[in-house]
Amino acid sequence: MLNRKLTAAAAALILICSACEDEGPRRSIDRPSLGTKQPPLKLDKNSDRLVYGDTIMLAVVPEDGDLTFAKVRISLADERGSFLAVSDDSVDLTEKASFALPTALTGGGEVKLRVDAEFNDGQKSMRYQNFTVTAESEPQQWNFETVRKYPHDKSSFTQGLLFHNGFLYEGTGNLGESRIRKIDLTTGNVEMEKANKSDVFGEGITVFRDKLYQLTYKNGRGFVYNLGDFEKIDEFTYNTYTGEGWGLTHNDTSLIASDGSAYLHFIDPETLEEERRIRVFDHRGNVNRLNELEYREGIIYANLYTSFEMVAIDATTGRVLHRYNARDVLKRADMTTGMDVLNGIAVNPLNGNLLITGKYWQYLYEVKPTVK
Ligand SMILES: [Ca+2]
Repeated sequence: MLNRKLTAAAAALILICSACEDEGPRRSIDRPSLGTKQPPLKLDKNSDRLVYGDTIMLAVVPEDGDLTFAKVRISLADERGSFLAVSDDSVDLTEKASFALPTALTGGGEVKLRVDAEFNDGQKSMRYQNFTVTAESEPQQWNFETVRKYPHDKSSFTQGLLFHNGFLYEGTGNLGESRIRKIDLTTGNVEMEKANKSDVFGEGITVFRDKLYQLTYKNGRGFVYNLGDFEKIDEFTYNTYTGEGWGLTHNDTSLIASDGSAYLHFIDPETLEEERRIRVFDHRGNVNRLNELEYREGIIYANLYTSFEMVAIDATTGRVLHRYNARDVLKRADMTTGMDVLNGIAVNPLNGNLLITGKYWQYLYEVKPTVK
């Protein structure tokens, strides 16, 4: 009975919140306590839909003409409001605070700005303002030409794939089926493997300086192993945009993790703290459902969950440069009843070709990207 009452109360709360005009991020747990009433703010903007490279012009004005600002701060409200983009220190404040925010600074896609204002009489106000920042043109559509086919273990629910020092490494998911493996690419022979505990749902893996890193789906924990013997040497926690762990790769300095959203999180491999995050976007806005990843020379390859679509992302800006449709790679004769979605991208360093596979697929394909 008590549970039912609580559920009804929660439902009422959800209804109230869904009616809020200023909705902010989905989990607005960071909303500060600002007393009973906030003086309303008016936000004047040049547009709420811009092209990447443009500048967001934002003026913050109190609706009450008698109020003047002491301080106005703009930050990037990505769930936790932890990524401050601009502060007001250099702004000459009177009854209006004006900001010019380059989209190179805010990032592309769905930009959620948080405006915090303090008035000279001590009152405070906070508002969110969303912008859509798109790429100026559509990504190029590329194709794959299949070069070679390798065996792949049909019992592997592939979540992470990479090629390192002559061997393929694969991380798999599902409870009771999660493990990491070192594999001979040509024969499919398993050279070494380590199973996760049965309560762990494995996700993306990457190898950085002789350590193998593994994310988990909803466990909120990552694991670090010695590459040589798969001995677990460390554990870490992370707090991504969705709270989940999906794909993992790395550039020269950072681990890079996806979480099923449009965000990519850059993580320090030593401290295992998040350094920053970028949003992935194209000519329409956010590109969501980023899953398995592979970094190469300034580009992050990602496959998009539940589709045969893959994208090549500029690792600095988050802009999608190319799109690929891997649908034609999978031939009818290669399909099995138990197979699941495409998931798994590695690079063959010998020739630069991509190695792609999927969950419970029986083959792994070496493909060469070609311009359509
Ligand atoms: Ca990969």
